[in-house]
Amino acid sequence: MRLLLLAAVLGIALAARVSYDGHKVLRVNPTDDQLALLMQFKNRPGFSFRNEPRRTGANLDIMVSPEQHAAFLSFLKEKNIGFHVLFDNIQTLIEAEDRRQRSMSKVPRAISFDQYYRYDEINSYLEELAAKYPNLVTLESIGKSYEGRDMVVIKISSGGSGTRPAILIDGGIHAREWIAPATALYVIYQLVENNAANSALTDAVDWYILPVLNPDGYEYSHTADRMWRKTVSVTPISGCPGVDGNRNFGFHWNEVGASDYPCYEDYAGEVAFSEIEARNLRDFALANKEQIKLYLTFHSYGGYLLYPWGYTSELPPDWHTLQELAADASLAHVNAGGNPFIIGSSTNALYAAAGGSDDYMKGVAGIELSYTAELTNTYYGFQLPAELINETVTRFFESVRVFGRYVKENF
Ligand code: 0X9
Ligand code: ZN
Repeated sequence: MRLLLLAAVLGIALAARVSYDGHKVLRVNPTDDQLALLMQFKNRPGFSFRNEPRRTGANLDIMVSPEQHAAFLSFLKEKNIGFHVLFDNIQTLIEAEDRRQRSMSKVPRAISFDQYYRYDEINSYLEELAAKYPNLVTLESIGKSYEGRDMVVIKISSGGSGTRPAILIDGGIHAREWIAPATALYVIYQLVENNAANSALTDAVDWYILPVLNPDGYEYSHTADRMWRKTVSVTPISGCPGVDGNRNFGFHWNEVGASDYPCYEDYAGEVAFSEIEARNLRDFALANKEQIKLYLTFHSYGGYLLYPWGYTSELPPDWHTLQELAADASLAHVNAGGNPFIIGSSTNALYAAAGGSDDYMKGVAGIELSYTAELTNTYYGFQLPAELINETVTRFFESVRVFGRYVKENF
């Protein structure tokens, strides 16, 4: 009876999931004029811009619903805009991912990087580490999410006297970017469980890592809508929940590249820091701002290492340092078998968008070294198959090593 009930509940949950059947992803490579023409489709029902290139020559990936497809193809042809179909049906990818997630063993076993973990599993792992490595690991809840989930920062510190420089890392402010929490988890795994090999990274530097900055959205992207990006809070428009967490930080808030309209993907919120998740991270960073020397926020996708500013095309005075350190991190990624990162300020290398956590950390918290890592892979986009997690995270850990070494040697 209980099983039947469970099946019924699960059935309802599964049935309620958003289907992307027939949604295609088209990759266009527009000229500046063509990009301007394409922008009219952004935020239209049936269209989702997966990225929005600023750099001339960069790709733009657009997801199109089956209803809009024919008309959009005619438009592309009429305007002579070249494209190719990256994915014919994005739902196929979602279903393959589901099958793999379901087939993974739920029997307790060592952490592995061949599956995406759910929020509770991630937190259980952190608790396990705290119990097993009490001299290295402490956990701190920095507050609860909108739906009441504890937001847990793991502090990795080998102790020592006095205040040591620290690195703050978060992932998953955008719900669907699953590789971001996975990468944060891998950094934790390497620093803690493989500390013998990585002790040079923790002997003089402390690490604060928040693997999932938007836990409600993350769970929602697992259970209801794989393409969910925002938080899940109520907005003034019923039926359009959620704020883009990375437009909600209070520094030049909502000036550019953000929307006032709650139904849009880049909705900035009614006011800066309307979102409890952004407030919790802000308060934690401000409380530790003297110690934190470098901030890394993990996103996907596209292979970018971005530094401030996202609100203006002007560069910060120390942009040379930011650029050079990112170049070293990218080189380490290449030496590990990865692609080079595209490096630049957010506005100049990607697009202008204010209210990001990276700008806030530099502009208000005074953490001079602040980066957004848009992790690869550029083909699969948000739905990086779990088989590719391992190579993605191991390669990027070599970049993280470079950031760690830099903080150790310079502070
Ligand atoms: O738009 C974003 O928030 C980030 N790209 S994503 O595709 N992951 O959504 C880029 C953020 C760069 N930083 C700022 N604009 N401040
Ligand atoms: Zn993102």
